[in-house]
Amino acid sequence: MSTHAHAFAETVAKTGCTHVFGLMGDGNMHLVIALERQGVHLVEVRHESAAVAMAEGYTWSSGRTGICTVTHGPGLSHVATSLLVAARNRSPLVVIAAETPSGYQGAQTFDQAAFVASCEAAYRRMTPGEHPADVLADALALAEDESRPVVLGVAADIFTAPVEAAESSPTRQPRAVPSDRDDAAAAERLGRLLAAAQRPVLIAGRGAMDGVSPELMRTLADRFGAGLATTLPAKGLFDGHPLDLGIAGGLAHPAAERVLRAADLVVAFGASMGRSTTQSGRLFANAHIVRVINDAGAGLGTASGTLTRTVAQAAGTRQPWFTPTGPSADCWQEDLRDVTPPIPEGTVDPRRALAEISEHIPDDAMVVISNGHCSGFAATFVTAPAKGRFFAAQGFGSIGQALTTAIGVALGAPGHKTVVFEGDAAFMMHAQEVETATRAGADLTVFVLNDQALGTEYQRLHAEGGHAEAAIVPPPDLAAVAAALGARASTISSGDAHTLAEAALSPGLAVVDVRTARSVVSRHLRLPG
Ligand SMILES: Cc1ncc(C[n+]2csc(CCOP(=O)(O)OP(=O)(O)O)c2C)c(N)n1
Repeated sequence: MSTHAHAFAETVAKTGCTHVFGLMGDGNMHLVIALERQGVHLVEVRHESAAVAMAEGYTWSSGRTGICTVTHGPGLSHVATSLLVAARNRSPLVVIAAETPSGYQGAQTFDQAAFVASCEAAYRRMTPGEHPADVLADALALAEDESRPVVLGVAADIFTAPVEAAESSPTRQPRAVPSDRDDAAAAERLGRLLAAAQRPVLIAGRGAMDGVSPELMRTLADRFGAGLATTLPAKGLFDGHPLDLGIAGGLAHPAAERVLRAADLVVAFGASMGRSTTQSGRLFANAHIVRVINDAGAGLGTASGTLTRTVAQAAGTRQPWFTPTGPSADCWQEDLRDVTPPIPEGTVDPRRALAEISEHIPDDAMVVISNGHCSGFAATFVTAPAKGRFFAAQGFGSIGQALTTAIGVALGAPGHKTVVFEGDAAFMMHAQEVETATRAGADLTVFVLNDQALGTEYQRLHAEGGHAEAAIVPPPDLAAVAAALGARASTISSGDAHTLAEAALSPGLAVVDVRTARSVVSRHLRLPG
């Protein structure tokens, strides 16, 4: 008779999931072995937090729900930040976590359900008599329906026990279906607002990136002469369109910012319009902000349904109310021209280095950027690949997630180069996972923007006028670290970045230590407040 571990592994394989991320402990070791026997690539990480981050990256790029596994007690508690990050990103994934075996009296017990709840994920405990296929299907459905991480708790002794329960076909509750009436009401109101506006801007967030919404937004902008902008996660969505203004918020380029500040109506599709996009409310202080969100459950219809109807009702085209700004990369020349701090010997201007690196990133690459001061440069001076994807690993405001998330992105997108931009302090938090990427065969190029400091804190302390040196914590020689962990390694510390970037972006795993000058402050930190 098949064991539960075997039945779980069979079910995982049937989902089409090619990789499962995990770290073995006595709670989940039999599952790990069964998965490998089943032909699923078990990516053995060096820290459990990385398993969850990689599963999230895998979800992002593969379109399948990422799965990872950890053991009980400290194996699970290690995932706290990554779980919260995925919850805040609304990323579906499933963590198969062992629970201590029945009757266990040892040190590793804690309230796993309460811990998971405080990490804002769902906890689904397997109860005796359930079939593994049903339990996993249920956890996956919960993760996908609610767009959140789910921890599936399985008592360790269940994995080796034979399956006696019969498999049922669980019935999935149908999701709330948007009604045409909701879309029609929203479209009528939106049409009226747009017709009355003098200076409209349309903003797309992550919730409006897929399907027909981007094309409908372009058409709607043409009809009303409206500006088109995105939030950071939707960067690049309107590249090439004459009305494109790039990213709205603290990361807007100077020319776009002037236009955005003058808007009288801002219509956001699939965007929460938080502090970053609105510059804490200052950017659109004089505008009426309307959010069109997908919330069929609350009777609010869908962004795409509302867009379809608004476009259908709008007649003619209007001239844009602003002078088009041109491609974002050109607009950033203004910043390069006006802000020219001294660049110390042995370092490069991060803006120029990134603009040069960006030219070599393949068109179909997956690009992942981190949090931290350096993300201001990566978000603005790296162009989103036209046929690839752009991701911001910034959920929960955490640093240290980009490298690990990018490894999952790379493994979920075979045939594409994945490129990650990470700060040096953040890189050092999970540098050991470079070795995991080596073993897993990830096609990944890591650019570490190395200002030898906790750059955000350095810049803030510097602006306050004191103690900035407290934030200088130079990492070891990153190229030597990366080489020891199995990656091709190089250092950009002078001149132009073209040659080294091109070599580092060839297939395989490479880490580039980009020695950046602390004298250059990203525009988003130069803005008031
Ligand atoms: C897990 C975590 N710890 C600490 C912080 C606070 N923090 C924000 S940015 C930053 C500096 C990051 O340094 P680095 O990765 O080198 O990027 P840089 O800011 O220098 O570009 C820190 C410590 C955080 N956001 N998340």
